[in-house]
Amino acid sequence: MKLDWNDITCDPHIDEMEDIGGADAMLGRVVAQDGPILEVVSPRGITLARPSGRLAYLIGLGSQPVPAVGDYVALDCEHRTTVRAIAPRRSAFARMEAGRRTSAQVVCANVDLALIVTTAPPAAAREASARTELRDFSVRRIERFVATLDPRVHPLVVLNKCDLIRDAAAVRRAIEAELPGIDVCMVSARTGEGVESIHRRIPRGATAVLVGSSGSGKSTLINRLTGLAIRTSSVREIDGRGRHTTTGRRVYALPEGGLLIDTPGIREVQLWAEADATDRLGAAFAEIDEIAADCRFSDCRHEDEPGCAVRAAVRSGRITRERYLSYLELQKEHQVSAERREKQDRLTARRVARASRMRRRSRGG
Ligand SMILES: Nc1nc2c(ncn2[C@@H]2O[C@H](COP(=O)(O)OP(=O)(O)O)[C@@H](O)[C@H]2O)c(=O)[nH]1
Ligand SMILES: [Mg+2]
Ligand SMILES: [Zn+2]
Repeated sequence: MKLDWNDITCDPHIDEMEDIGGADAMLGRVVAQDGPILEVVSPRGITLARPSGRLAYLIGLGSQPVPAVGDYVALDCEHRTTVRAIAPRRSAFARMEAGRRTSAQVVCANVDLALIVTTAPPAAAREASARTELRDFSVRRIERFVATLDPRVHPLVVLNKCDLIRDAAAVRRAIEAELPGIDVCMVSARTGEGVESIHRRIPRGATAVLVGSSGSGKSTLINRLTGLAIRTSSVREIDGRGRHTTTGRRVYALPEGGLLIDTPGIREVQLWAEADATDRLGAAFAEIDEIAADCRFSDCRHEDEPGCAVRAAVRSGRITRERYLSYLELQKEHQVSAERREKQDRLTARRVARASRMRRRSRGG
């Protein structure tokens, strides 16, 4: 499916974007990115663009975000190769920047749904030889992923390669019991079984991002969902170079009208906890969140506070010890991440203030 402006305008949030960039600007959406070059679709088609000098300056200061796939932008009407402004985001999908501990890189923006692609569990393999194909599966990793997602992005766990397991219904019941309140789809990208349930979750106007480890079957799934023929691992091996053939992030249009963003090379464990992360922690651990309502203190951290209903539930076996420990670990990470974010915000504010002082001085004021 070739992407055009009609695929973008069915986004129910688009009305909020109208005024960015002033009267002589044209609204567009970033649909692909490779380094600093952005591919933007607008009412006049697809163009390559980069930030204007002024926007680049503001990005450098940290007072404007680095543009990402999924961003709504204002294009200069005359020079459609120039991005003037970036619209406020309704959600962001971010991860820690490699090698830097105090900042996050937004991988894509304005997404509604995250498809967390992993394999079905190896213990359910139909044949022992299929176990290595299924080794990606880990309940703790899914838990961690969901708990570090922007609360405005709905998680959907996609268990792929279900053609290799027996008794899918039993596997689903076991996983739903281990991850209460989490949406799970069981599919086979290879045979197409169950893929319809993903289509239903990405209706016209919605934007989904696809993430997961290499080898979990993301490319095969994108091909299945879009009807395209992008490269999968086996092809990559055949081409003999042994490296990723796709590096850039890209938006694909689905036949039913939804949009799907591919993020090659993103590992889910590096995610950056976004604002309101405590809500997200509650969503990832629904049963703990529910029981926590009975703790004596409303801000109970379920560590050593008296009258903690969560610890009582762990003792009585209502909450498993694994889930409890995993909760505590993620709670701690959220706290560290929130501190980092605050530090970053303070540094940015200071930089912006310094820059505006210098501008005033250079104007002789
Ligand atoms: N049996 C089975 N194999 C699959 C399925 N989906 C993908 N694969 C295989 O898993 C390998 C990795 O798939 P690929 O789509 O390249 O994974 P990616 O690295 O996540 O993009 C390839 O050999 C695929 O043929 C599936 O549903 N069932
Ligand atoms: Mg791939
Ligand atoms: Zn408690």
